[in-house]
Amino acid sequence: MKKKILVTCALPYANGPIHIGHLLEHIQADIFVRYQKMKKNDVWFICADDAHGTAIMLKAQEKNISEEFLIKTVLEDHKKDFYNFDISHDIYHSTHSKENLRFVLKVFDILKTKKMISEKFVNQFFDESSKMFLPDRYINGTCPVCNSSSEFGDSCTSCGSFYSVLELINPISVVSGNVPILKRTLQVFFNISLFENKIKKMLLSNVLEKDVSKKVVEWFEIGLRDWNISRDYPYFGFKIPGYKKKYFYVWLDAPIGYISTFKKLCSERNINFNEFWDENSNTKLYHFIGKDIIYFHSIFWPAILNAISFRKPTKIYVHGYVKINDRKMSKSTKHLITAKNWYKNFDSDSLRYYYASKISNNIEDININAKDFVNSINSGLVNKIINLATRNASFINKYFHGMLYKKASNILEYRNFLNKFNKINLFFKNMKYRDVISEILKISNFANSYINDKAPWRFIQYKNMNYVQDVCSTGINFFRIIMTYMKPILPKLSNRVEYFLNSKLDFKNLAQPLFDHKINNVKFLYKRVKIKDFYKLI
Ligand code: NOT
Ligand code: ZN
Repeated sequence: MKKKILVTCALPYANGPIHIGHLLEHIQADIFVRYQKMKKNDVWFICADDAHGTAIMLKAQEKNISEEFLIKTVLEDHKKDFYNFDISHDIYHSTHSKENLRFVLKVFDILKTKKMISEKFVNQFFDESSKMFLPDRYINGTCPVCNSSSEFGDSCTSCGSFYSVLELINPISVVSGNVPILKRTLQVFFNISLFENKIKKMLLSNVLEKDVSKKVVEWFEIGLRDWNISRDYPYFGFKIPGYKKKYFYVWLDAPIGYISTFKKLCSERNINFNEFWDENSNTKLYHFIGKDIIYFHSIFWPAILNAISFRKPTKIYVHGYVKINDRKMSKSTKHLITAKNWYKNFDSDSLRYYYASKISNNIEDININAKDFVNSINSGLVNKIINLATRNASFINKYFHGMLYKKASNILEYRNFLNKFNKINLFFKNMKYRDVISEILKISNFANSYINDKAPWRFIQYKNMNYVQDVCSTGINFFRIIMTYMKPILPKLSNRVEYFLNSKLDFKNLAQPLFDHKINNVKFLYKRVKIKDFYKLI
């Protein structure tokens, strides 16, 4: 039966360009989506820009433009970058939208009616010169645990501790460089603790992979604290009705962006919204996120869904960080590669292939470097996979005008070869792309050895042309199967291959090999990459 699947990626902040860290997640999800589509399931893939919060307000100030203008231009820019990497979002919207406002107000209304909201006075750091309350990330200071200086307000990069910003030693405002004061302010809280048991139960039902749920269990042991969902003026976001100069915290309206973005898609494409979000929905909901935002997705988000009686996620797939030369990417130290920079120097499939060769269903970080990348593309993709096509096609084009052999003479061999791919389906389903690639490379080695053993080139001198054509056609058919399985990973190359084979790469076409069939002469399928180009990236 056809499955109905909704896939989301975390919503990128609208304050900077897409980089290859974002792309890891979107490529991981996109391969999943493309694979599911090839398996003829109904899949919707949605994303949006996360357009609210202090960071966006400050970015607009820095550029001397309005927040609206900033998020509008960034949105266009993000869409372009994702398009260039063939990320097949069905919609890419924004949390600063009328759909999102509507849902946020609705959620807040329900929370109030159900008495899940309370008010409390709290002390928060306030920057007197900038006249604003400071989010934890905009306060630096000395770690109360290890004494390392210039650490974030809420966590330490040296020892990894999390703490309350009030415990930070010698706090300094990142915005002005001044010492902030503590100021009393009324805040609105969502009483998360009401949901403790429900969320626990949900998380025990396989929504998270083991290594992630271990972390979450630790949080439960500490106990859930009620969640402050309000922020004071100045802030860029949606205003909270009934309050003066208070806004919804960006992390409240960001996840609601999943719902509202899908709602917009439903109205554009005539999809049944309730079928996907009803409490008892039979459809699947998959979230792809990074390990830095597990708390939001495993605690806050399920609490919201529970409160409004919506369905819960089927799975939350969590990935690790991207490291370049063993160092974590970081905006502040500019140790980062933007999507544009990659695209200027390499094609998008190279990053898709390289990431696929490293992605598995765990939260391990993914390290990339020049040598490893060049080796992966040139010795793997080009030497093993592409070479299988070019060596055989050269004979087919030169001696047989591009015609494959008149019959499928060794159908048994073909079937045996096809059977080698069975376990790859499981790897795709479990997001173990690393195993997909290594298995495909093994199979490609087998295919190349098969051709080596048959050595068709030796028979040209004896004019045993049927043999030459038959063996080379088998080689091309092997390549066709390999590329059908690589199609979710390599959309651009797949397009060229489809033209080359003069046939669509589709699982259902694989039952029969191509024979008595004209292929096209193509000059190049894939270019080798050069190490010096990688050094231009960073
Ligand atoms: N903009 C956030 C980030 O860390 C992700 C928001 C994801 C949306 O880049 N929501 N939820 N839950
Ligand atoms: Zn520390």
